Formats: sequence, C-alpha cells, structure tokens
Amino acid sequence: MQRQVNKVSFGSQAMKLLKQYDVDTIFGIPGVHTIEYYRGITETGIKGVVPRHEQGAGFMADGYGRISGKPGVCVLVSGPGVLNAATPIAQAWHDSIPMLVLAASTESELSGKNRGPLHDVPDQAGFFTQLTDASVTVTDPDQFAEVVAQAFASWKVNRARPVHISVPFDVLSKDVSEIKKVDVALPARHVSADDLAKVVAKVSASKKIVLICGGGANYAHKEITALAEKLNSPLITTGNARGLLPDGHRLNAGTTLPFSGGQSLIASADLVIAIGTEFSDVDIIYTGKRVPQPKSMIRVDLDATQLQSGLKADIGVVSDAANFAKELVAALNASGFASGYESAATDAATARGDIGWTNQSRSHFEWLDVISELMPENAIVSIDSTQLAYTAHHYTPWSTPKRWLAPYGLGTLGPALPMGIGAKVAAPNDPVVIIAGDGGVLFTISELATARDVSGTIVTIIWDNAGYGEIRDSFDRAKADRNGVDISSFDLTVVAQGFGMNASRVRTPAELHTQFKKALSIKTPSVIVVTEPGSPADTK
Ligand SMILES: Cc1ncc(C[n+]2csc(CCOP(=O)(O)OP(=O)(O)O)c2C)c(N)n1
Ligand SMILES: [Mg+2]
Repeated sequence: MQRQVNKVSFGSQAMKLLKQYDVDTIFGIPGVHTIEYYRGITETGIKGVVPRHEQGAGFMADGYGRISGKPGVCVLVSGPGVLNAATPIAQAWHDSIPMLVLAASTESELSGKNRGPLHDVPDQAGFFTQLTDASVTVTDPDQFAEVVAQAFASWKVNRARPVHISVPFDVLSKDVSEIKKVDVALPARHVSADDLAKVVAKVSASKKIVLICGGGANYAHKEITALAEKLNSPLITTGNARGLLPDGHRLNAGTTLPFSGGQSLIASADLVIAIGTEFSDVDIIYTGKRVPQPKSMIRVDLDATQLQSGLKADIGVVSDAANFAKELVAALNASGFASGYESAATDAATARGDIGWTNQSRSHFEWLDVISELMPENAIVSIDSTQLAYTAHHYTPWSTPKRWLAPYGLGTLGPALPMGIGAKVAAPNDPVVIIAGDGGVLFTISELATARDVSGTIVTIIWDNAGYGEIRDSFDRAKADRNGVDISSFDLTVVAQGFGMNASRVRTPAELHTQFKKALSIKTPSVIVVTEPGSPADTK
C-alpha cells in the first residue's frame, strides 16, 4: 500500500509529537502491536531502552523521572505488557512521579466482543483509572494531542501522577497528518492573599516552629532552605525528601519521623508546618509509632485532599512548595519577622541523636559506614525494601536532594535495580549505587541485562541473608511458625557473572571496602553480594 504524501502512521506521528515535549528516551519491550510507535523513531533521536520485563520498564521510567524531573515514558504492548507495569505505575502514583504510559490496545473492531484477540483484556483504560490522573483510549489524533498537552501542563503545576493512553492497534497503523502540538497552560499554584495573611499571623505568634518536608517539597529545596533559615526552624524530612538540607546544616533534624527524637521535637513545637507530605506509613515503619498531632499545624500541598487527611491542618494551603516558601519569606521580610527560637540548632541536633536503634540496626552500621565513606558526591542511591535499607534510611548521611530513591509510597519489592538503571539513563555521568536484599533483587534480576546494555558505573549491593529476613523476623515476633520465609538462596555472584557483571561476595566490611572501591572505579556494572554474618547465608 502506498502511503499518502505527508501522512505517516498515527504511532510515528505520536512519537514525533513527544519529541517536541523533549522526550529523549522510551522504556519498553516492543511487540507487533507497538511497531508503529517505533517506526521512524530513529529520525526523532528518541532512544529506546529495553527492559527484560515490563515491570522493569515502569520502574526505569520512574527512576528516570525522579532524576531528570521530566516524565519517564513507557511504550508497552496491550494486555500483558501494560498489566506487567501496573505495580510501578502504582508506585509512581503514590510517590507523585510524572510518568507517561503509552500502550497499544485491542483492535477497535474486536474490542469488548470477547472473541479472544491477542493480548486482549477487557477495558484496559478502565483498569488503570485508579492508578493514574488520566487513563484513556484515544482514537483520534487531535484527542491524542489534547491528552498529551493536558498531561504535560498538569505535571508542571499539579501533584504529578501517571497518565495512561491506549491507542487501538488498528488506529496506531492508520496514516494521519502531523499531530500538532496543542498549547495548554495551567495556572501555577500560589498561596492566596487570605491564606498568606493567616500564615504570617500564625507564624508571627509562634516561637518554636518546626518544618516537616516530604517528596512534594524536595523539588523546592532552595526555597525551602531559605524558609527554614528565615524561620530558624529545625527541619525533619520524610524519606522522599532526604538530602533537602545538607547533612551538616545546623537546622537539619534528620529523617527522624518514627523516633522519639523527631516526635518530641514535633510535640514541643508551637507550630508545625508540613509541606508536600502525605505522612505515609512507610516513613514511620521503623517503629510504627504514628506522628502525634501537633499543637498547631499548617499543611501545604498541591493536593487539597491531603490537608485534612491523618494529621489535621489548622490552616490548609493549596500551593506549590517553592511558591509557598518564596512568598512566605517575602511576607516575613516585609513584616520584619525575627525568630525567637534560640535553641533551634541544638534541638535539631538532639532530635537527630535521639534514635532508639535496634541491635539489628547497630549491626548494620559498620557496613553502611563503608558505603558512606566511599560514596562519591555525585552518586545516586536506589534502595529496595531490605533490612539494611531500613537502617540506611535513617542512619546514612545524605546531602543531595532528589538522589535517594526508594519505594516509599508503595513499599514494593524489586524496584531498586530498574529504578537505578532509569536514573543512570537520566544522568549517565553519575555513579549509581543500588542496595537490595537477596529476596527483593530476584523480582527484577533480569534487569541486570539492561544494566549491561546501559553500562557505566552501576553498583548493585545485595544484602544476602538467605531469606525474606524482615518477614522471617516478623513471623518470629508474632510467634508464628516460619513458613515461606527461608527461601532458597542461590549464588547470586554466579547469576551476575552470567549477565556479564563483575561480581564478588564479601563477608567483612573490609572486603566490602575493597570491592566497592573497585566497583566505583570501573565504567561497567558490578554486583557485590554481602553475606549477612550469622544469617542462614553465612554457611555458604
Ligand atoms: C511485592 C511485595 N511482596 C511482598 C512483600 C512483603 N515483604 C516485605 S519485606 C520482604 C522481605 C524481603 O526480603 P529481602 O529482599 O531478602 O530483604 P531482607 O528483609 O531479607 O533484608 C517481603 C517479602 C512486599 N513488600 N512487596
Ligand atoms: Mg533477604
């Protein structure tokens, strides 16, 4: 069939449009259904990164999004392809990460007819409505341009959430004219004059003001630092905001939400200002102790539903974190505000020091010290749900905002390796350090192949205790007979070598020092398996 002049397939026009939004990478495993998205892609300069499972595609897009600040884009086949990415889509939804999921869907003629077409699932777009800001089946090029424009505009000013677009297989291959970029601009979220006046009055009447910042504030680290300094307020971060203040900053009260240090600081404050946090349970999982309701509280969030959920705000402000911080500092300067909180720096230090470490965490310190000692300043860390990480979240000093990646919102297993790979794609010159458990890493171990493709310094440290350690301990604490927790453990160094990695096993912190130093010095990926002393893995 001859193509008409100036007309190319819907799929290729869609990618040309995305190029205009500065998309440079797509993550996905191609299939016959998605060939049209790939047709002509070389011409656009957009690069395809191929995970070995679509769960990897989603986590890579997530890591890419967190590091680049741009939406990660997945291109996925209908049915199994896009369903395989449901968990990372849910993770991005929880952690407010921009992500565009472009999928094929069942041929229009056969959709909903129950006749068994390849990769068919009933109502694919409907399935994803719960996990996205928008999930739509698009059959018209203008509608495609509109949905994409809305998504990119919304990511700039609203709480970022994934967007899923399905295009039926037959529509993707139809010839269409250029899909023209539509201009959509949504207003930036500022503090209203009324809210600002209320906030200034509250702040001016309070002596001890404490800040709590979450992932929604991380992107505004410069403005928030200026606000913390103006208020002279100790600042506690959630996991997603680690590094917002540098480790040595006098007002840094650490990632101390679950501990008596952080919670006493909050209880002693006249006013707590919480910015961009949903007070996720994962942030307090270390002790399970819920953050107490402060005496008085201002909550600032782009998502109005957050303002009264869990901890109640006396004043709830819908605003972008950077705008809130800038506008409040300007108003306080104009009103001649001066903080009367003289012990702010000491209180921040006390909060950081008052942590009830478990003995298990104490046994992690010597390993984490080695990792911190050698960690390059420009490193990105990507962490899974492993016991070593639970300690690291609160113990490891961290000074760079947005570079400590973990599945805080969803608490799923397996994201660390693919998120780290996505991060590497976004920042090819920066070393990536991944920490995962022997259980979690197996969820996505096939992505070692993608790490090899992407190449560069990507160090995966596997904490090996031959089992689902945290769950094994939970069974013991619950006095339940262990079941399903002492999983078979394989020699992961051999597995890694099979993927072409530099791989080693270490049994002491000194050996970790040697191997980690070596791994950081080479420009190809490495795997270091750490045997947890005294664990069932120690017999290997
Ligand atoms: C998708 C998913 N399945 C199950 C769990 C429950 N879970 C939480 S931690 C954990 C153990 C993980 O084992 P490993 O990665 O080896 O880390 P360890 O606790 O041994 O350090 C499990 C199974 C989960 N969080 N996510
Ligand atoms: Mg384990």
